[in-house]
Amino acid sequence: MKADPSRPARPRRAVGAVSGIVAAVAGLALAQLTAAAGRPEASPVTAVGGAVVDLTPVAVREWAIGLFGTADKLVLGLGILAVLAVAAVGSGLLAARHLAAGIAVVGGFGLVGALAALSRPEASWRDALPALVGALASAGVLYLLITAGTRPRPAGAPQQGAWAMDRRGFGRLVAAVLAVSAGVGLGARRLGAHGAAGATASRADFVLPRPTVPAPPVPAGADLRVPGLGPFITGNQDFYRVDTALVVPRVDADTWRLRIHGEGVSRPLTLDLRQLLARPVVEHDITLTCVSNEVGGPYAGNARWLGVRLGDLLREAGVRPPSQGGPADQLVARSVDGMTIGTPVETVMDGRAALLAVGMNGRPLPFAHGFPVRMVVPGLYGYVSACKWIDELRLTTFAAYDAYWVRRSWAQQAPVKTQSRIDTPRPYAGLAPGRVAVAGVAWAQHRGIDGVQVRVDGGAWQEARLGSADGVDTWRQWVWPWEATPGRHRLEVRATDGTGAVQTGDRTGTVPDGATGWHTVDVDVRALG
Ligand SMILES: Nc1nc2c(c(=O)[nH]1)N[C@H]1C(S)=C(S)[C@@H](COP(=O)(O)O)O[C@H]1N2
Ligand SMILES: [Mo]
Repeated sequence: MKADPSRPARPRRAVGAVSGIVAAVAGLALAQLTAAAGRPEASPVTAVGGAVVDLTPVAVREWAIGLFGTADKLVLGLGILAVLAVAAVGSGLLAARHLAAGIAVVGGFGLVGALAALSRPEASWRDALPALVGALASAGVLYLLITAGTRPRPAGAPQQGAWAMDRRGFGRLVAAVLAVSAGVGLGARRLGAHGAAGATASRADFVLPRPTVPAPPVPAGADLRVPGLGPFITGNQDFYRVDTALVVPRVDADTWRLRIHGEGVSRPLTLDLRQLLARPVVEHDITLTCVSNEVGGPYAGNARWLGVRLGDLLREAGVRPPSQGGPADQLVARSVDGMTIGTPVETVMDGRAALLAVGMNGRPLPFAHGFPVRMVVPGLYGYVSACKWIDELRLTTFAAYDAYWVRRSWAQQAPVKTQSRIDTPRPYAGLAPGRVAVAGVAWAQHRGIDGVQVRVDGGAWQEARLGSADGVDTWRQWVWPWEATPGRHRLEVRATDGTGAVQTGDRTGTVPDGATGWHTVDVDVRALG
């Protein structure tokens, strides 16, 4: 092809690509600042991410959780940025040929961001602003850079490259825009931190009430202290986290309210935190597990929760369970970020320690675990019981309403299935022959664990030694001393719950109501040297 000095393809392309990226950076920075000034959830990246999470088919979501674990949100964020980077380069290249077309693409992305923000729970028209302001800024920067970078050379200017503005001038302009964007981005971070300051202060000032009914101390023998086995009580820092929130909601305890209403509620209530905690406060140890936990998976944790009995509160509101003629069989909890979680009213009111919890292991709930108030119900998977950042309780029926996960192929009702896990040795561990402590945990919340058995290479089941029981609502540790012989071996575990039912070995996946099957660990035993 013959070079045409008036339309040099290569530099024009370079100008386009650089302009596209720089314009996107500038637009995103301004969008973040606008979002920080209003609602952080309205940032286009967060809003699009949230929409992607909500629209992702179950199979893809389970695959992503299996692959990335709790880093799934980070991966999603990076994925969105990667798509944006490609689109930014594309819009820049297009703009270098056809300025209006490139700007139209930027506008299109702004529109997608705005629509995503508007579709989020509890959105108002203002939430469209960050994406729109960002797109406007991005389009402006794109216009500026492309016209500056591709302007025809003034007549008689020295023949030096093909662009009008020399490389150095364009480079300076790019650097200036990036510097301003960095400043704007920093401002957005500052403003974001400032916006959450009220919530952070309210948590720091929150003094946990003293329990009216304290939990007895954890029995001495509950923690077997086997190396490789986690502690009986899971630390708040180490507690698994599963939710759809891309930004952890930071709720101000001082302005928090809980509304209780719906079918069969003869005395609707709206309570602030002080009013809620004017009621008896109980302390109870409960193991929380996630329905998305694969056999042997990590999504289980055990904590000492402090809170108000939910059953009593419902009774106060005039609610009767279905067994006493109440019209509502489903309690739908809603969180500030629009999550809905449906729990059987009968279960919540059957006397178990179903709590509106404010404390976790002697501390106010961490923001990531639902500050200021969350639900915990012993015996039910988290997605049907453990609403974090709760702000509404509505009584209805299972026939009339499907909660968030139920609309995404999960079961309406999901009691925890009896499970056991080998925590040590680790899969494919290289072990020396001789005595090896095989140990783990087993759970069957609200039924309790009565026995755990281990077998090697499909042989006879051997009784493991159990840690002391801390009631029926928590997991139990177990240990079994194994005389390991050289070779490859397969360890398997199964539990018997408090009703005498033995954990099934039939393997089923997590959808729709929790995985079953025995946890299996393969190890290699080799004589050293
Ligand atoms: N608001 C809100 N609450 C929620 C969820 C959520 O996505 N949003 N996830 C639920 C699920 S699936 C589980 S397993 C538990 C996990 O609680 P944790 O993150 O404190 O361990 O929270 C439940 N409560
Ligand atoms: Mo879950």
